[in-house]
Amino acid sequence: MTAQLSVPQQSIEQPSIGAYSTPARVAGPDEGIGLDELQLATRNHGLPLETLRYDVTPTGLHYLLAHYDIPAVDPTTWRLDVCGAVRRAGALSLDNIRRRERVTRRVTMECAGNGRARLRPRPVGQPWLVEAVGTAEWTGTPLAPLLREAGLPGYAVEVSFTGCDHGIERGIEQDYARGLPLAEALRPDVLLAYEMNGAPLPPQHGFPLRLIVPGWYGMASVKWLREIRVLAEPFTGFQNVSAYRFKQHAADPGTPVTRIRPRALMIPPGVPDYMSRIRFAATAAHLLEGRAWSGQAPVTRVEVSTDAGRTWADATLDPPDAPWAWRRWSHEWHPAEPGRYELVVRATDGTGEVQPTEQPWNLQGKANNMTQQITVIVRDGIAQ
Ligand SMILES: Nc1nc2c(c(=O)[nH]1)N[C@H]1C(S)=C(S)[C@@H](COP(=O)(O)O)O[C@H]1N2
Ligand SMILES: [Mo]
Repeated sequence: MTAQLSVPQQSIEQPSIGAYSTPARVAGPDEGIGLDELQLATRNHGLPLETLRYDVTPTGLHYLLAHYDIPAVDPTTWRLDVCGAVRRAGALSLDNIRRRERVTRRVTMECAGNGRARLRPRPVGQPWLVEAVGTAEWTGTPLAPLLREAGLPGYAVEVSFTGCDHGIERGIEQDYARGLPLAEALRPDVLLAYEMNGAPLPPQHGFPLRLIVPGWYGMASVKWLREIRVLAEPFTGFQNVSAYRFKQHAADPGTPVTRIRPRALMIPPGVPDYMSRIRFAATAAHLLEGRAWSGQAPVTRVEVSTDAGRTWADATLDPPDAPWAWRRWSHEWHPAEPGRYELVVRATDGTGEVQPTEQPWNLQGKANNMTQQITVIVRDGIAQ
């Protein structure tokens, strides 16, 4: 012990960050999910699909994603810095923010990595299947008036948002930070939220304050927010220029991931087999139901197939209950005979975009909105 402590500092080789950092890669043809991916998956959980039954996802069931650790934040000393290309830079306390205009918005959020684990070849990363989604009621104050009060010069183009969380990603040490075009940041529905479902933000969802950018994939909604910086140039941080891009190969600069593509999900009918989660259902009438959403334009149509996409029937859409929240759909299904059925559901949004039944592959596995497929074994005598 003593001998170790007496070793002079300069004689110890400085370990490199890069040597410990896992590069982005695509899994081999027969390579399963690794322990590294399992480690991420146990921290960052998805929405149990049966809880699509709730209009608003109960807080503990909302999907979760944090790149690094959940930071410890003392709300009494915490401040939000508003800085950069503004006329009046300043720092706001949580009380300052709570005294501002208070609004509540119901917003469906989805991770851009949703669907990644179903891609072939499979990009290695947080292995979402289809369940990285949730809808919450976010309460806070609109961002735009706060930016305007700070004084925006005509040359401002973007705003960066920085969290209190810190880590290393692909060899680059960083605070989690994202840039957002100024026009998006000024949208009236963009919020600085301090409550989720009527209670203070829980630690995992960004306590004490987070950004909510309705319609965008989740990476834009920066948690544990500590700094808002107005920029005269586009933001060059890692999460914008390297991560969250549609790339086909490593040298491809790619295009940015922005709005949520259309997707519908179904509550798996019947009952599951414990390990395979294949469904068993009775030869009886079933009300198939679920939710559909898009961040590009409201959902206009949901179709259901019970024969692996050979034929489709229109589902019934409930009236929308909030501009940025998912929409409930339902469809009566009465399998006439016992057998194996492949259920598929697909959404169309107001831009005319139809959810694909083929995977939109990219190197980082972003925004794979390929349709969900559920195998149901129908037989007599399964308890309903
Ligand atoms: N500071 C910070 N904000 C963040 C993240 C993060 O790792 N750090 N993850 C982002 C990603 S990728 C997603 S999908 C959403 C997830 O929000 P949720 O955990 O509240 O569902 O938060 C975003 N905001
Ligand atoms: Mo995400």
